[in-house]
Amino acid sequence: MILQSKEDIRKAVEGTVEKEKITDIHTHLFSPNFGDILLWDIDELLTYHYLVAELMRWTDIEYEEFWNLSKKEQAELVWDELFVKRSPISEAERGVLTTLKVLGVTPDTKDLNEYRKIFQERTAEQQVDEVMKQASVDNLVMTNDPFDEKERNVWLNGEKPHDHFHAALRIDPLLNDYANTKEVLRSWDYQVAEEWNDQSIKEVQRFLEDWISIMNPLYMAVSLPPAFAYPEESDRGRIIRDCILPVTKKHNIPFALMIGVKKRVNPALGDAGDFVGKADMSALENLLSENPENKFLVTMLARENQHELAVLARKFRNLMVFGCWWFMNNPVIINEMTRMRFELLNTSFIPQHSDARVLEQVVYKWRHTKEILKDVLTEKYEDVRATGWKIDQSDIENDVADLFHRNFWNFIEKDLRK
Ligand code: FIX
Ligand code: ZN
Repeated sequence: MILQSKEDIRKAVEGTVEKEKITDIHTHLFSPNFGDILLWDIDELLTYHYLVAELMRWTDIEYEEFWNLSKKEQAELVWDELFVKRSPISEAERGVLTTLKVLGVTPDTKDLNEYRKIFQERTAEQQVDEVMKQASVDNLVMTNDPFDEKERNVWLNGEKPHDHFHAALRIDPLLNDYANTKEVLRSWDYQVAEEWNDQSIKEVQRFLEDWISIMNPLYMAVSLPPAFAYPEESDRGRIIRDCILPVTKKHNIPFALMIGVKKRVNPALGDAGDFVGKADMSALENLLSENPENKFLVTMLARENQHELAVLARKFRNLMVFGCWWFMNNPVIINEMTRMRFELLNTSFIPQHSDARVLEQVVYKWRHTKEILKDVLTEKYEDVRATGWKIDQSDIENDVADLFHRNFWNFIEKDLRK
């Protein structure tokens, strides 16, 4: 149906954005059969490291004292400081309220125990089904770390993700801390040498191959510091050159780079202690130009890098830009970078991922993004319609399907979407 006005376009965009199912390509969630490493419920929501960082601005509690509190006591402190004593208007605070509302719990009381009752009545499986239904997410990709003892044992015991959950092989300790990881690999009988030689290359490749056969990952991922350089005569530079690139190419899986995180600038805050820095784009430019047959999924953490990343994607079709990562996942920046991406890349990118660490965050991260996407897409279609170009409802449906799942599944050339 040809859309005749901006109101028609808005209605068509809103309906399509609400209806189209989403593949959430980067989360820290787990299939329920992976056990208690899947985090969910209100106390986990309130102790999300984003909220811990915000809490610490209002209290002078010793960090160690906070971490020694129980999860419930931590959640009560966050609730009191950020939701009772003052208005919860930050993105992460508002996210808790949006989540409650979408899950059918109008957040109209400041009594935390009222909310706890709702979550206590549910099982993890029920909550996964409810969250994916409410968020309209029908597939999600986990972050799977073979160096995490608990998760490693789940895989070695033969657990496989349920349908709709997919693996991503995460290798930060291999690339960012090889000096210490060498010993770990040897303890797992991968006989890497002290110096980087053919044996080391063979054994690191064998390690990657083993975990690809265990996990069947959709991609291989790493987070990288602002100082990331490539090529580089360093452990990281050599492992990427001699192992990651050949193995991902052989298996036709993308190498996902999340660039710009300065880890633990305040180590006492744990996951809340990570910072951001502008990265030099030449590392990515070199990777892309030297490896045209490799595929790269990339997101960056600095606002200043977003324009360069979008322009680089115009130069290299083996680069798929994704998400508004972490400190980028705020409406003011999501709005800016999504408009810029449409203006530079049309719809050839993946607009968002939830990065959810707690199951229910999938709800708010996508709800908030969808509201922005509706505005931006309506304007973009109206700009084009105003030239006399015909916009049909089916055009919008086609474009949103690309943005919400097809760009990802086409890029990885796998049809595992359930
Ligand atoms: O490296 C990552 O996957 C980051 O997303 C996380 O380390 C980070 O803590 C996070 O959850 C940000 O949203
Ligand atoms: Zn993440």
